[in-house]
Amino acid sequence: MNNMPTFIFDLDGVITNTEDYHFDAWKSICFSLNYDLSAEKNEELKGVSRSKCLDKILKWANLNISSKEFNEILKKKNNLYLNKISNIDSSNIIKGVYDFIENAKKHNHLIALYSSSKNAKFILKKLNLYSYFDAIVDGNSVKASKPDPEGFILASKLTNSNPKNCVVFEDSEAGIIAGNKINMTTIGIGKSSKLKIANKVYEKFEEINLNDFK
Ligand code: B16
Ligand code: MG
Repeated sequence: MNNMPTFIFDLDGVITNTEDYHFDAWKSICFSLNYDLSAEKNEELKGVSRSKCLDKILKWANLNISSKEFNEILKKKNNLYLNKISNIDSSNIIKGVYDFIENAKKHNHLIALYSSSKNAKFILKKLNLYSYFDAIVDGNSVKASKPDPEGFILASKLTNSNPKNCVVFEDSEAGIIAGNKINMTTIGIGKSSKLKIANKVYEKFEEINLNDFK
């Protein structure tokens, strides 16, 4: 096993700002359901799989729908989302992320991804970052999404890393809860008060320095 910390990145909201596009897509869906999705409620959707997001929305809106309608909405949400991300490229990488990854690789750290998104590989390729990752775990690789730690456990196994030696970068409460459950070092990125449960919080990725993990 490698003794250097392994860095496990979240995708949406950490590597790239696609989280705003998820919010926009869900807002349109919610509008058609006569439910007004607030930014505060949207915090609870971050890091959560597409179908679990819809479960939550239907509960908040007090709605019951057929499984046929449920699947149609999931398809519609993903089409809206894919439409919004169709033009993303490496200019959409959040400031500081590329330099951190390059520097970490230069210093022999392993880099993994754990995103709840089923679109993660597609997005990493569009950002030109795919080849930097030693392991990629996404929404297609796990049965239970965040806050379940299944994906983080898989990322640690694929990189042959001890979970205690893994550092998780997350913008979602669900992701921080998942990392905390298995004693990974959790780094929250963003302004939400929900991130306070992380071991450390930075407002922006660009404030993070590789030396912070020596
Ligand atoms: P998709 P992350 C998560 O990605 C997003 O935070 C969350 O908003 C989204 O619902 C989920 O992926 C599923 O995404 O619909 O593309 O499969 O933050 O874990 O990288
Ligand atoms: Mg995220």
